[in-house]
Amino acid sequence: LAKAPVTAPPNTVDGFVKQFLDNLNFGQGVALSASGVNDQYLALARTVRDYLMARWLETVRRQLVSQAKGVCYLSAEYLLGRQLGNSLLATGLEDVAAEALAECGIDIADLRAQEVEPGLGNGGLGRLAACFIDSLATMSVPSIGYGIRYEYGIFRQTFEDGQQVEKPDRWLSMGSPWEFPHPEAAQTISFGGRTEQYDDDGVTRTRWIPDWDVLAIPYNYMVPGYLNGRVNTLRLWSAQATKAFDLRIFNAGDYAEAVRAQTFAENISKVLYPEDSTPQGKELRLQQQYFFAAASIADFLDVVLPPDYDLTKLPDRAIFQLNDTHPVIAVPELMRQLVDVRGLEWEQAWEITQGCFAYTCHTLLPEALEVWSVDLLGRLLPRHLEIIYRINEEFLAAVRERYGDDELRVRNMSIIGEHPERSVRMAHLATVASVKVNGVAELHSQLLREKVLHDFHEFYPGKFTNVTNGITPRRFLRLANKSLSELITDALGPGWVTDLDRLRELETYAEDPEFRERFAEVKASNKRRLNRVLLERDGLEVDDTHMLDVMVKRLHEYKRQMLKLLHIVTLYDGIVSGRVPISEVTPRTFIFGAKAAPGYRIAKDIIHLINKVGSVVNADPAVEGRLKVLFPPNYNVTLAERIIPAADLSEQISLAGKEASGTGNMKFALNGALTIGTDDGANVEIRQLVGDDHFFLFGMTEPEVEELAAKGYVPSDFYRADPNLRSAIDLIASGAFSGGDRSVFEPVISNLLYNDRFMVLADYAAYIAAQERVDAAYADADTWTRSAILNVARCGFFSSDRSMRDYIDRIWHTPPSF
Ligand code: DL6
Repeated sequence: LAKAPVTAPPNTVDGFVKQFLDNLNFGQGVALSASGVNDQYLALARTVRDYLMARWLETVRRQLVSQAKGVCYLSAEYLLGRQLGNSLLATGLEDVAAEALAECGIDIADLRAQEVEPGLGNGGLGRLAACFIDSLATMSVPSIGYGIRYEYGIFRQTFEDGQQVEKPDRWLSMGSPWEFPHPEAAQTISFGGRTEQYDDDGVTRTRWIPDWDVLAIPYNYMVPGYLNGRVNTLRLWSAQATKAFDLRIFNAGDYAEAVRAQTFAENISKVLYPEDSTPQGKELRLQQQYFFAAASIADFLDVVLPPDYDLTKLPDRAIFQLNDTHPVIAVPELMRQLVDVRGLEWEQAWEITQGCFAYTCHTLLPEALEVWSVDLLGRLLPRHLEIIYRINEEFLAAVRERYGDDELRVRNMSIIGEHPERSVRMAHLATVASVKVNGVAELHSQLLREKVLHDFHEFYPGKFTNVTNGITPRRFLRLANKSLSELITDALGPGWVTDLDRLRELETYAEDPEFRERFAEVKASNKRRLNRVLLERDGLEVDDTHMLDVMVKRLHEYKRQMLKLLHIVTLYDGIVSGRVPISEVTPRTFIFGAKAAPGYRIAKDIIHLINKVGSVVNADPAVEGRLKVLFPPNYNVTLAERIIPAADLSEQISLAGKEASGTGNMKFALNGALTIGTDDGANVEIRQLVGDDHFFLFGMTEPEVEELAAKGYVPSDFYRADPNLRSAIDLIASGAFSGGDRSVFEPVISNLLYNDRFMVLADYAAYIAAQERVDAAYADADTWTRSAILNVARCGFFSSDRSMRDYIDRIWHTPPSF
C-alpha cells in the first residue's frame, strides 16, 4: 500500500485564497462577485476539507497496513456541533483562513454563522460520543465511529405563546460539505421472514429467509485530531430502497403506490428517535437500531478487515463499544454472521463475540433500560431472537449451576423478562456479552454494581468498572471560550489543550490580583458576547452586570427544572409580597435552555410555566429589572458554546441517584462557573476536586433519598410545613402566571403535591438556603473570581482525553498507533 499521492494546499494566505476561489468557482459554479453567503460557506468548508484530505487518506492507509487493534464506537447518536470551527482549529488554519477571506472581502464570522449544526443526538449521550471521537483522533488511537445519518436530527424547538412547538430540523437542506457518500460500499440489511434448518454436508445449520431488505449507504465524515496530522473516520448509515420505484404502477398513475416501498425503506434513517409512544414508532426504532448495528458489523468484517482475516483473532483486532443499549442487537448479529454466514461453531463464535464487545450504561432510571417485546423482535428479526434464546439458555444454565435452584435470582437475571409482557432486556444481553460493563461516574458505577445490575456484578466479579465521563477541551474551552483560552495560554503556554491536567498550574495565578482582574474581564466580555448573540437570535437581552444563573439540559423531571423555577417564584413572591426589600435582591439573570420529548406532557407543561413566569417577572415594575428569566428556544451545541463561557452559576440539581453523570456540569466548571448542585453523578467528583469552599452543595444524599422513599414520601407534608414553599406554589396555583386561569398549570401543581417522584419539595428548603449562600458569596466579587479560577484549575480531570485513557487502560487495550 503506497503512500497516498495527495498533498495539502500550501499553508499560506495566498495558498488558501487560491484553494477557496477554486472551490467557489469550480465546486459551487459561481464567481466571487456573484456568490452568496451559502456559496462562500460551502466553498470555505471544502477548502478546509482539502487541507485535511491528505492526512485522512494517510491515516486510513496506515491503519490498513498496521491492522492495529482499534475501537469501533457504536452509537445511535452523535451530537457533533458545527464542523467548520473545529476543523480550522484542528488544522491550525484559523488565522490563515480569516486573513485569506478578508482578502476576498469576506468576514469569516459571517460564514461560520451560516453553518447548521448536525443535531444527530438528543443530549448528553450523543454529545459524549462526539467528544470521545474527538479525543480518540487527538490521541492517535485507531478508531471508527459508526452511527445513523438521520435526515432530520433533533427537532427545532420554537415557542408559541410559551409552549413548545416542534419543527423538523432540515440540517441538510443548504448542502452538506462535510460528508462523503459511498453508495458503492452499501450493505444490504434484511428484516422479517422466517428461519429454516438445512443440511450442510451432514451438519444441521440454520438460515434466515428474510422477506424484505433495505440498502445501508455509508457516509464518511472526517474526525480530525488536534494539530496532530491524524484524521479518523465517522461512518454514518443512510437507508435507501433496494428497488427503485415501480414504473408500471407509476405509469398507471398511482404515484403514491409506485414509491411506497421506497418511502418505507427510507423512513428508517429519516428522523432521530421518532416518537416511541405508538407501536409503529417503536418498531421503527428497532429497525433503526438493527439497521445501523448490522451495517456496521458487516462493514467491519467485509470492508475494514482484509479478505482472508482469521476471525478467531477478532478480539485482538477490534473492540465494539456499545454506547448504551441502542446498538446491542449487534451482539446476536455478530453471532449470526459468524455461525450462519461464516460457518463457525457456536461455542467458538460465542467466545469471539464475548471478547469483542464492551457496554457503557448511561442511566439509572428503570424506565430508560431498553426492552423489546419478544413478539416484535421475533417478527422483525426471527433469527436474532433464536440466537438470544440460546445465549440466555446457556447463561441461565451457568447461573443455576452457581446458585442451585434460586429461581428468583434466575428470573431476575434472565435476558428474557416476563412482565408486563415477554420481552428481551437489552441491558442484560449487553452485560452477558461484554468483556466489561462501565458506568459513567463513580457514584453511577457504584449504584450499577450495588443496585441496578447487582446480581450480574456478583456473578461476574471484575466485569464492572467505572469510566467517568469527560468533555473535549478543544470545543468546550479552546473554541467556545477564546478569551479565557488566550489568558490560560499567556500563563501556561499552549500545551494545556492536549494535557488538561496542566490547568492545575493556574492555582497559583488565582492568588494574583492582576490575573483575577483579567479573568473577571474575560467573564464580562463573554456576557457581552452572549448578549449580542441572544439579541440577534431571539431579541433577548442579557444584563452583563447581573449574576448569570444557568440551567441548560434536557427537560426531565429528575433533573428538576421545577426546583429552579420554585426558587425564582420564591424570589419574586418575596418582592411582590413586600417580605423582601428590593435592595436586598441580588440582580440575577436566569437562563434556561431545554427541549422536552414531544410526547412528554408534564415536561412540556414545565416549559410553558417557565416561559409564563418569565413574562410576568420580566414585565413587573416591582422587580426593577433585578430578576430576569430568559429561555432562548432550541438549545443546541452552538448555543451552549455561547452560554457556558458567560455563566457565573451552574445549576446541577438533579435528585441524588438519578443523573448518571452529567457533562454540562463539567463544561461550566471548566469555564469558571461555580456549581450549585446535589451529590449526584459527576457532581460528586467535581466537588471533590474543586473543594467544598468552591461548590454549593445542597440536598439529600442518595441513601437519604432511599430512606425517605422507604419511609413513604408525602410531598404535601413539605408543602404544609414550609410557608415560603406554600406561598410560591399557591402563587402558581392562583393563576398569577396564567392570566388568572387556575386550570392551566393545575397538572404541574398536582404532580408536585401528590406525586413528586423526584422529591422537589423535599429538597426545596435546602436549595433555597444554598442559593442564599450563593448570593452572599457573589457579593464579594474578587473572592468569587478566585473560586472561579480554582474551578478551572482543578477540572483538568474532566478532559475526554482522560476518559479515553481510562477506557484504553481498563477496557479496550488499544494503544495509540500512527
Ligand atoms: O453519559 C452521558 C450522559 C450522562 O451524562 C447523563 O447523566 C445521562 O442521563 C445520559 N443518559 C442518557 C440515557 N439514554 N438512554 N438510554 O442519555 O448520558
